[in-house]
Amino acid sequence: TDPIRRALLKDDIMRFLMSYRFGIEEMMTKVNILKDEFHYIHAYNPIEHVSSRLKSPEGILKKAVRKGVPLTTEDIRAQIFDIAGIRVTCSFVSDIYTVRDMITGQSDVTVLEVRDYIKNPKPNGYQSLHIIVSVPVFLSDRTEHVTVEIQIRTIAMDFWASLEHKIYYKYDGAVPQTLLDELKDAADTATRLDHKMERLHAQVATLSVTQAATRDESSLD
Ligand code: 0O2
Repeated sequence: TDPIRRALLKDDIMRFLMSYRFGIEEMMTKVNILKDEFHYIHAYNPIEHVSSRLKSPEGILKKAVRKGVPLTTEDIRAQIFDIAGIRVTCSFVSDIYTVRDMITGQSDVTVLEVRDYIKNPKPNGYQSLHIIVSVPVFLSDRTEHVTVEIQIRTIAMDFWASLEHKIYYKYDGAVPQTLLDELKDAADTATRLDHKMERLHAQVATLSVTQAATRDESSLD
């Protein structure tokens, strides 16, 4: 009976993950529509890049055990929010909040929680805006409300987080203190770069407005 039980268990996991996969598709469509609309209609796009990932069954189990979540689908659904994940990268910090407003303003998106690790970075230096939302997925016989975690960050924050993630896994969580200090220092450098880029971006925007006004005035002459 073992192979049959294993097959049944696998079937349960596939069903469980299916709704999260659909949740990702719903959210990816929403973000990609915004990205494409900006591409076609506006001169500037606040969305640089979008990606998604579905947490693996092992990853879900590991997180449930780490957080003391009982291993039932109901408890996992209610307490683990990043099974379905979307990551949006932006050029500038202000774009992050513009993208947040565009997503959370949609009538079928319910915001469950916001974790602003930009205003309150993690002690290791991690920065990102996390929005946990619920989106409806319309199935043949019911509507499921799926939880999706959206991480919105700048290119610099993303660069830092991907390296930190690699280092963390390489050392299996036991990263030497000198490396942790260097990572914190790198996070501070990334923050300074983000602030500088934001200032330059604002200056260029002001310059463009002034030039357009001057052009308009001279065309009236
Ligand atoms: P993966 O591989 O991306 O799936 P808690 O355990 O309560 O502190 P929780 O519930 O994990 O926090 O939520 P949180 O803090 O919003 O983190 C969820 C995800 O954010 C993580 O998923 C990472 O993707 C990212 N993240 C959070 N903190 C860090 C960090 O310090 N460094 C990096 N590189 N990423 C971070 P997973 O499951 O950890 O990883």
